[in-house]
Amino acid sequence: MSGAIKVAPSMMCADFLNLGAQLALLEDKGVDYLHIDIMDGHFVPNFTLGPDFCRRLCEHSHVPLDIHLMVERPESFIPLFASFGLPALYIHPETSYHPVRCLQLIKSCGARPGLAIDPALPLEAVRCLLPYAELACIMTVNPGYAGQELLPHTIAKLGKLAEMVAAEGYPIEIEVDGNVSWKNIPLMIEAGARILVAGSSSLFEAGGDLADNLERLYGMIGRR
Ligand code: S6P
Ligand code: MG
Repeated sequence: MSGAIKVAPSMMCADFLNLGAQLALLEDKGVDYLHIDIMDGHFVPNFTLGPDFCRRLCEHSHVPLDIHLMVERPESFIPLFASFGLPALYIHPETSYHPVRCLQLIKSCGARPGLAIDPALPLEAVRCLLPYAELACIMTVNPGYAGQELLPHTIAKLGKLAEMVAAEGYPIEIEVDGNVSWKNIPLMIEAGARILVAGSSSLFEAGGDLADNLERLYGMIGRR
């Protein structure tokens, strides 16, 4: 295991009635990214955050956005979302006829191209896309909802992706998204995750205190 571990709070799990204070705390404590889930009710059966939320965050905060597009035909939306501070912008490759073109479009807009890898998508399906990506996110739950249980096969998949990336020498940051819990975090890091999307099973866990949880998380990744 090597490399610093980064933290990306999943903003759909934040307390929206207390968002300003939570954002100030996350910024003050130096989180690395703000993870924003964008859903369209088609590719995934849910709706969450949208472009206006991204715009406001981008105007208000210096923390880079980590935008996870769970939408069909993402090419239609890439220029818009790329404009929010030139974020990390992930697509699910099966949502486009031309995923390479999508990744190139993200790059040409000045943002960082990312691949989000569904639990059902074999790694072989992304092998030829990796040269066009700067980030790759292994989803450890089905996309669409917070608060789900980890799908166990995805941990081995995370490890295989890390091996694939290392073998080819690609400069790709590996993220993990879904049930990033106190119990699962060590396994995920051991398998190769370097960006943790922290949602309702750690940072924003029900009944917990955000500052205490962030301190606990930083303790687990050797950061104070
Ligand atoms: C799920 C989404 C995720 C969730 C996050 C929630 O479709 O992509 O980013 O917001 O996984 O975290 P948790 O700890 O509730 O699974
Ligand atoms: Mg996500």
